[in-house]
Amino acid sequence: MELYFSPLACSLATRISLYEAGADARFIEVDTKSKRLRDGSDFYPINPLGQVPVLRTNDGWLLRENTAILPYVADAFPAAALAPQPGTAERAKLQEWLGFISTELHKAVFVPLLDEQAPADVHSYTRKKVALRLDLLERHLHGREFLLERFSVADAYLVTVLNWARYGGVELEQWPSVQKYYERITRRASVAKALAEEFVLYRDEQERRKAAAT
Ligand SMILES: N[C@@H](CCC(=O)N[C@@H](CS)C(=O)NCC(=O)O)C(=O)O
Repeated sequence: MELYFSPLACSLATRISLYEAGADARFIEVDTKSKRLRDGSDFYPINPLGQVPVLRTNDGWLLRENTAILPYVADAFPAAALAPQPGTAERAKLQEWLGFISTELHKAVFVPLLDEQAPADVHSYTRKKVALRLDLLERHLHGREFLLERFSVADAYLVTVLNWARYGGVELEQWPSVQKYYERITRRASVAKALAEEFVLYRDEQERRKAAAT
């Protein structure tokens, strides 16, 4: 498989899942600002929206959207048990969490908070949405280790999104169970490895962008 990713972006969730699965994967870096790969080629033919993640499967077709890619990876590596069996209540719960993380946290909260171009009004409007969503998570994670009964692709996605909190001015200390969950999951081997690798790539990308702007 090949994963088109951008350092510390939501594609990190798929990298974590591939590491959990022990998958043989190639990682192709995309600059989501210039929409170019590191070799200079155009990313738009891969995704007309210019967004990561995109997964090229072993059969050669492309899959976009976190909520499709993450269950696909889980099902491709059943031994890793990264998702409950299809057709079960637990699997429906996994989809529920993926939908919540994608639409209520990733898109509704963090995209506007992390967008430096967003007008101040958008930031203050968005800040009002934070508490309701993180309160829900706080109640669910109180006394729990994972979103479901064991680590799943939903945890890979949630830790990826919570990792943006500090950049978006969201202080997780206000939600102690969420904060403990975040700290615990970031210590997991697959997550620690993925975060460390992508942090270095993120710093390099920032340097390249700075150099290009001067
Ligand atoms: N609907 C897509 C959204 C993916 C997404 O928001 N990707 C961000 C990185 S976290 C991106 O590529 N942003 C660049 C852009 O939108 O131009 C999904 O859920 O997979």
